[in-house]
Amino acid sequence: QEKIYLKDYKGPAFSVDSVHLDFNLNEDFCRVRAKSAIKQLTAGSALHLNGVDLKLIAVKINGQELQPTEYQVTAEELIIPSVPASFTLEIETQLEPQNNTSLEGLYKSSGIFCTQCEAQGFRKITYFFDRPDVMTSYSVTIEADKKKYPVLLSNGDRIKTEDLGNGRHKAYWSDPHKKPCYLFALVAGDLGVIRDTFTTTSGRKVNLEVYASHGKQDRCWHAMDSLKKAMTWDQDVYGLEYDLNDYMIVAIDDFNAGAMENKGLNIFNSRLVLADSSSATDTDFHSIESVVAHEYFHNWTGNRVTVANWFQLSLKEGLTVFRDQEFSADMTERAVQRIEDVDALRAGQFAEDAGPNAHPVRPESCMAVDNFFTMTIYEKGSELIRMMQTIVGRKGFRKGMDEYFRRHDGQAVTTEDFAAAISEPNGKDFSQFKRWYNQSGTPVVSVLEKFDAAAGEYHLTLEQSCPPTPNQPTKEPFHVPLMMGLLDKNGKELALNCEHITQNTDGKHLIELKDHKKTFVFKGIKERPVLSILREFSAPVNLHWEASEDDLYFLMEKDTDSFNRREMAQKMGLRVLSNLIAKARKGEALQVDEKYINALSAVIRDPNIDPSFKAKMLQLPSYAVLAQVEPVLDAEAFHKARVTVRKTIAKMNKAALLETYRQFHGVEPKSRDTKVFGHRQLKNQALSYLAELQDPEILEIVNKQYWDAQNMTDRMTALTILADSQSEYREKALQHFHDEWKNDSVVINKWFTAQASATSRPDVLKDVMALTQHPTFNLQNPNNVYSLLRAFSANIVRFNDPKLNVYEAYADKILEVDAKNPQVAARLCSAFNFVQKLDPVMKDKALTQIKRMVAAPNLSKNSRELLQSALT
Ligand code: B3K
Ligand code: ZN
Repeated sequence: QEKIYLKDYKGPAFSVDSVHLDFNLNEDFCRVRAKSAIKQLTAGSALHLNGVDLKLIAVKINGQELQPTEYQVTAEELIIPSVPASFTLEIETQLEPQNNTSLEGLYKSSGIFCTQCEAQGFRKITYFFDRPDVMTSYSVTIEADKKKYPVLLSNGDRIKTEDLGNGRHKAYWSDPHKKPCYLFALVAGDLGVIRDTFTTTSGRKVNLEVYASHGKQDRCWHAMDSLKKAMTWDQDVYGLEYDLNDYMIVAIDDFNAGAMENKGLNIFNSRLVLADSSSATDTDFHSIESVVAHEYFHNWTGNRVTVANWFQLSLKEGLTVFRDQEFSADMTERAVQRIEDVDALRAGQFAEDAGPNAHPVRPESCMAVDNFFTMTIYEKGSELIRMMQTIVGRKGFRKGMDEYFRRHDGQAVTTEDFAAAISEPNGKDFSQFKRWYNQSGTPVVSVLEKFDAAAGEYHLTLEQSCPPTPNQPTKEPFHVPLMMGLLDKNGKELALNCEHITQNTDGKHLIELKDHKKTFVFKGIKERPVLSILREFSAPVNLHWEASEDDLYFLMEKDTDSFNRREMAQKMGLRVLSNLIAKARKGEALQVDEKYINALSAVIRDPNIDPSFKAKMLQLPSYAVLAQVEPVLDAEAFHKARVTVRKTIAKMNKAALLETYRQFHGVEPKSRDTKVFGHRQLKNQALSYLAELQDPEILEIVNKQYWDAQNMTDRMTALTILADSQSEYREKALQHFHDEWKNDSVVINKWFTAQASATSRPDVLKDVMALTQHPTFNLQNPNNVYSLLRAFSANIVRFNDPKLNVYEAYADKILEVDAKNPQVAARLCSAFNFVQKLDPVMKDKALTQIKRMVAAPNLSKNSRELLQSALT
C-alpha cells in the first residue's frame, strides 16, 4: 500500500506569493474560488496540486480558462503539465460540507460551518500545495445567509463586513503572517461570544473572543482566563508576545481532535472550552487550562516556525507539549504535575513503544499522515525537549530558544534544526542525543551498586539497552541524562565527589550516560548511601533496579525529590501486585504484604504530607502499567490482585480514611483553587478506597454525595463508584444524571464513560453495546465514540474478559465508525496494541478480529495501517 518515506522528501518546486480564497456558503453546496500568485522554483516543473473529493468547476491561468486537455484530474491531484515561470492560478471547486462526515476539510457541526485542515484537510477544500513547507499570505472572503450565519470568521485581521442586501452578507479577512495551509480556518454560524482584552508587553491591545453556541457563554470564562494566563506566561518565560490584534477560540461539538491552533482562530472541541462548577470536574478545568495554553503556545512553536514535512511533527508538538506541561507546573504544583505527566507517558506512550505500532519521534515512513498524531510524537517528543533543557539548564535552554526563533522565524524546519539551535549556543554536542529522534522503543537502564567501606567508595554501574522494535532490531546507545543524589541514613544529601557528575545551571546533579555500560565512582563516602536516581524522571526510560525493600521504603519517606518518593511507592506497589498476580494465576489465596500496607497506612495518617501529593502517593499502579510489566495480560488476575490490595488498605484504615473524607468533604465546594482541588482529590480517593468494602454504610455516604453534590467533581466521583457497583442506588443515580444532562452534548459523555469504565460489573459489554443504541449516543460524534467505546477499551479488565466476545463486538463498531470517519476509527484501533501480551486463546480471538477488519472492503488506510502492523 502507498507508503510515504522521509528519504523521498523533496522541497517544493513552486512558491506561492499570496492566495485569495472566496467562499460562497449555501445549504446544499459551497463554492470555493482560490486565486494564487505562483512562481516556479525549479524551471520546467509540472504543476501538481493536491485535492480530494472535490468537484472541479474551472481552472484559469493568467485569466485564461484551461481546456480539459490542458490538465489532468486524478483521485488525489490536479496536474497541469505546462505552466509559465510566474502566473496567476484561479481554481473553482464545489463541495458538500453538509455531507462531510470525516470532519476534516470544511464540514458542518450543529448547523455551524467549520474547518479542520491539519494534517491534510485543506485538499478537501481546494486544489493546492497541501504541504507545510509552502507558506503564503491569505486573504479570505466569506459569503453566507445573514440570519443563519451572522458570525463569519477566518484567520488574521477583520477587514470589513458587507450587507449584500439580498439576505446575505460577506466578510473580508486578511492574515498578515505567512502560513502553511494546514493553519487555515473558517467558521460561519450563529454563535454566542464573550469578549475580553489583553495588552502585550510592548503595548499591543489584543481583542480576545471565545465563541460557543448560544446559551453556553457563561461556560466560556475559564477558557478566557486560561488564555490570558498563557499569554502572560509566554511573555514572562520566553519573551514571546502575540502578533495579531484578534485572538479567537470557537467551541465545536463534532471535532476529531482536542483542539486546533489555526492562526488567530483556534477551533476547539467543546469539551475543552465549556466549563462551570456544576458541569465540569476539577480535572476538566485543568485540561482546559492546559489545552488552551497549548494551542496558544503553538502561535510561536508551530505557526511562526512550522514543520518542513509531517515527519517533523514532533518539532512543534513535542515542543508545545513541553511548554504546556511547564506552564501547568507553574500554575499548579510542579511535583504533582510531573507525576501526572509521567503517569500518562507510561500508561500510553510506553505501551505504544512496546507494541506493534512503535515508531521513532521522527518517523521514517507512514501510510496515513493522520496516524502521526501519537503519544510518541507528542509526549515522548516532549520528554526529548525536557532532556535537552535538563542538559543545558533552564538558562541555557532559554538562550537556545531565542536562537531558534532568531534563526527560523517564518520558516518550515526540522527537528535537526531545533537541536542545533539549542546545542550550539550552549557549546553542547547533541550528535548522540539525536538518536532519541531516530530510534524507537523505551530504553532500559540497569542499576548495579557496590559500596566499598574500606576505600570509602560507592560504585554505581549503569548499563543501557533497548528492546527491538518494528524495523529496528538493534539500537545504538542513547545519551541519557540521569538526575541523581545520594542520601545518608538520615535522608540528608551527601556531597557528590565523582569526576563524571555535572551540575547544570539549575544546580541539579547529572550523570550523562552515553556508553553502553559505565561505572561511576563516588569518593569520600563513609557509610553505605541510599541512591536516588532518575529524579524528576529525567529521561523516558525503564529503570531496572533491584533496590532492597528497606531502601524503597526509606526513599518513599525521605527522598528530597518528591517525584521519586512517589515513584518508589509505585515500585513497591508493582512488586506487591506482581506477586499477587502470580498467585492468582496459580489459583492460590491472596495475602497482601504487611509491610507495604503499613507503609501506605503511615502515608494516610501523616498530617504533614500535602493532600494532593498524598493522593498521588496512595495511587496503585494502573492496569495499563500492569499490562506492560506483566508477562501476560491476565485481566482476571490483575483485577483480583488490585482489588485485594485496595480492599486491604481500606479495611486497615477505615477510620483514618473516613476522617480524611470528613475533614475535606463539603469544604469550599465551589472553589477552583489548586489547593482545594488537592483536598477534593484526596477525600474522593479516600471515598473510593472505602467503597471497596461494599459496606452499606459507605454506599450510603457515596449516594448522599451524589445527590448533595455542589460540584461536578463530587457528583462524578459518586456516580463512577455507583456505576461500578451492584448497589440499589445505582439505577436511580444514573437515571437522574441522564435526565439532567441528556441535552448537553458535552456533559452527557461523562455518563457514557462512567458506565464503560466499570471494572467490577460483569455486564459492561452488554451495557456498552446497549448504550451505542441509546438516543443520546451518536456514532458520528467523536466525543460520544471516545467516551463510550474508547473508554471501554481502556477498561483493560472488562475489555479482555475471556468469557465474552468483546473483540468481535468492538471490531463491528470500528468498521461502522471507519466508514464515516477514518481518523476516529484509527484511534479506536489502538485497543489492539496489547495483542502480543494476551494468552494464546485470547490472542487468537483478537487476531481473528484484526484479520477480519483488515479484509473488510473499503477499510480506510488510517485503520489499515494500524491493524496490519498488529499482524506482523
Ligand atoms: N495540532 C492539532 C492536532 C490536529 C490533529 C490532526 N489530525 C492539535 C494540537 O496538537 O495542538
Ligand atoms: Zn499541538
